[in-house]
Amino acid sequence: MRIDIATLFPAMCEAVLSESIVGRGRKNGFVTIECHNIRDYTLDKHRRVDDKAYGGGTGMVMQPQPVYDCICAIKEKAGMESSRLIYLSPQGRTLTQDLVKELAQEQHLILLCGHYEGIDQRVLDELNAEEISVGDYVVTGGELPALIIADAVTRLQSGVLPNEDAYSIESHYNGVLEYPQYTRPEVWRGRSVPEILLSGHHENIEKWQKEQAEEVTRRKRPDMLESE
Ligand code: 4H6
Repeated sequence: MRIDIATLFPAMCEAVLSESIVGRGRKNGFVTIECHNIRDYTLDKHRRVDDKAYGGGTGMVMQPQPVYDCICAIKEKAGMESSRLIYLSPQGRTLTQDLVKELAQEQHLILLCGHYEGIDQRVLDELNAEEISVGDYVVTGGELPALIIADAVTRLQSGVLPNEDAYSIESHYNGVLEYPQYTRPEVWRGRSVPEILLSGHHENIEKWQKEQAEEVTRRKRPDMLESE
């Protein structure tokens, strides 16, 4: 899969996407991710990409031309038959793991990050951008939301997770939260690892983990059980 990010802060995105599991997934060629600076496409002699909002009000709006030219350049470079253009916005459809799974099936995602008060509506209409929100709160730019999508979608690509079956284990307990995890030491500050995990009895351990997952879900997120 290929993901392109159109942003005014490519270094911020690149820094996050070079670390950890996503960074390794890119290095190993399981996903291609490129960050593009919208400012590189401005025709303004002062490299400006924003201007005052028509109708007044405080704050600036990103101009359509640099955004349009950036997205067109991405599409040409990527050379994909179909691309899904996503505009990260507080007004979008809320991201869920079901939507993440759907996006993970696409061959090409373009994530468009707005700043200031957002992007001129005309370029969003012209490019038929799909609006997605990562939750009901506001941040200063679309970058952090875009990075959430890039991360969530990348870890579902085959080869990216260290244990390939983590995905299938996850879907095995679909619709419930994870059971608690423990590692060494066996006793820490007087707290012991649950006896059963040391027993080596895999069947009982799996049964216990399943019960714990259900218990945790009942206690923390009862709404997840009701909607089944
Ligand atoms: C587009 C339009 C996404 C992008 C407006 C983006 C939260 C989410 C932004 C804005 C975002 C989300 C700029 C409006 C700052 C508020 C960038 N915030 N905003 N929930 N902010 O996915 O002012």
